[in-house]
Amino acid sequence: MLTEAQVKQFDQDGFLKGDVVLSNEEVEVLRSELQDVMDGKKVNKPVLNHNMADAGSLYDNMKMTVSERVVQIVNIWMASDVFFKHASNPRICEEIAQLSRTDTVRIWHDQVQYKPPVSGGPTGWHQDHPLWPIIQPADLVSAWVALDDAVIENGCMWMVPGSHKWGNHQKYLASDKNFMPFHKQPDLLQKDAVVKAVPFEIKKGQVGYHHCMTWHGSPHNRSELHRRAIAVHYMPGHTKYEPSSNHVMLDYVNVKAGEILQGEHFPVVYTTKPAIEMI
Ligand SMILES: O=C(O)CCC(=O)C(=O)O
Repeated sequence: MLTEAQVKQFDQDGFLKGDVVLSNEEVEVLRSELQDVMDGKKVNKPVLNHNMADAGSLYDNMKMTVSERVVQIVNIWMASDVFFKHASNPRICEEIAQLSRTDTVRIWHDQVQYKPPVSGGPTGWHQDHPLWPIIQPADLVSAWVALDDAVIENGCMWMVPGSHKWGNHQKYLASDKNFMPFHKQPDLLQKDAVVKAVPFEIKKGQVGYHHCMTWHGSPHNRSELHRRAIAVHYMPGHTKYEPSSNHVMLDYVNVKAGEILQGEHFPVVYTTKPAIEMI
């Protein structure tokens, strides 16, 4: 459970470091399970399992060189019970409910980004919600848990404090070819907005939360260290399916436009509602 001060800090910055929520043993189990999924050893498959440098990545404003790699796996929970258990972690889900001010939390989708030692590529600056053009409103919160210490050297995420309040600047972010500094202030940004990125270093087993409109990204991993992490993007109970463009999860949607996005591929992982109301 987060304190009131932590929730206030999240509201102000658009991101927050939580506690270490996984033991070393739990991290080991997730690492081994991740390796099995990457090696294609699981019977059930995730929605995506590819190198972001190949195929049109959502974050391809920073082109990777041929030798660079970011292994992106979407919905590893569908391939692995251990990752589903992780996505249902009671502490994380309760804290997500607090930050989202909701009584019900569903999985939108999850995402591993693994930056291997030395050859790990960058994830360009972006905002999440503009890249999710089939859901509204823009008030989702993600829980990013490190499976290795994520530090500046191995390509931890960077965040821009307060940027979740500035609206949709994805076009501007996608045009930025350098990881840092930003090349210019976007035209539409309010004049008093201070665009200053800060590193978001997360310890192995620790959780970091970010709002779906917060500007964020992560540079190369040129170190000898692995950089493995599992992000789960959670929907509050009121998130609706409102398609305006395509998305990799579209094939799994079984509700009509304007309806709450629910169903077996968007499971409830937290609720304070009586069971009868969830049927
Ligand atoms: O893992 C990363 O470096 C980026 C992840 C990300 O963009 C996200 O979880 O929204």
